Amino acid sequence: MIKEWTKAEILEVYNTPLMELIYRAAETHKQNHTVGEVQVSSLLSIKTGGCPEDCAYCPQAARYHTEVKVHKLMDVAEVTEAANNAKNGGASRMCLGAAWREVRDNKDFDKVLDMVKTINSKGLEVCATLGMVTEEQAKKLAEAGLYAYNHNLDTSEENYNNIISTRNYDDRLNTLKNVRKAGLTVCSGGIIGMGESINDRVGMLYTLSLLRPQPESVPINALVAVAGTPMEDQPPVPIWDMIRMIATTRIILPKTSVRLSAGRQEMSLEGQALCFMAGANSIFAGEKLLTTPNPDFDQDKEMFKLFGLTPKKAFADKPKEELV
Ligand code: SAM
Ligand code: DTB
Ligand code: SF4
Repeated sequence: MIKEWTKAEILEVYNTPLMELIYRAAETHKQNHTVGEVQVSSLLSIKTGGCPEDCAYCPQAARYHTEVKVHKLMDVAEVTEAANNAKNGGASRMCLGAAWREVRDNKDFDKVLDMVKTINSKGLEVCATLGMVTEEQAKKLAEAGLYAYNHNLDTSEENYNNIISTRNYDDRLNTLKNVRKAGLTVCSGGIIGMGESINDRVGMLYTLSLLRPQPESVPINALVAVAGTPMEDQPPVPIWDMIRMIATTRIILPKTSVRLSAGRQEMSLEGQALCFMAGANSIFAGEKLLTTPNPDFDQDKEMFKLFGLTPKKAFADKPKEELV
């Protein structure tokens, strides 16, 4: 039986004295996962910038004047090369990101389906984050071999309209439903450091905890404040908030893969170590996230050696009979 958390209970967990919180999260982690095993996922922006949406944090929104250069959808050959590099760098998952509001049924979507087929044939788990999808589109992605779909709630329902006005929370939840109906695994999380309250952080975790099945993967991003976006002057999120958020996510969603996502470039090794201790068991690796810098594969290899971490193999969570 999955425990049903109330917002008040989640808030209580979030506010637990830090050492006790980390200790509790680490215990939950040990009961449900292999300690020290971390999933390494590579991220590739296959279509960059020029997005019609107004997400206040995003450097790819056309309406903000950032240094991001618009790039049309990449070719399958370029993506194949990037997948080879990711595999050689030790990644077991590759996530394709597109600055789209939603998927349209056109040649570009057919191209994305080809990319998914190609990367899947290399034995990498493929994830995509392409904006809103219908059930039919999600099914096509699943048939092409997609493993996971990333679609973040980003913040609480109450705070959503302060961050984004061009779509609403129900649109997000609806896409997550379509993704589930297609049999894909769900990756959905959010961002901290956007000026949200602790109740907003708790509210987001509450909504994620209500999903059935619960998301297999929850990325926790620290805002990367990019010049030209409305969030450019946001102060950096304290590492303690990141650790608290990761530990709370681990306790509320014990079986989920908790991803220490954007913001690692600014984090110390000690800070990241505490995030892993608090239950993070997944990262994005490679020198770029979508448009902003991230530690490169070699830096992360060093970190893994130092902390005694091992990269998780692809499809490790899938029952054997489902593997082809
Ligand atoms: N356009 C699609 C969408 O919005 O669903 C997919 C790509 S979008 C860039 C994927 C996610 O990246 C967002 O939901 C957000 O959580 C995260 N993100 C974007 N800009 C960010 C930033 N500056 N700092 C941290 N996370 C960010
Ligand atoms: C997620 O939660 N974080 C990743 C991935 N899903 C697609 C994206 C982070 C983007 C950070 C800003 C950028 O590099 O443009
Ligand atoms: Fe577009 Fe996604 Fe960026 Fe929002 S987060 S502006 S939808 S690319």
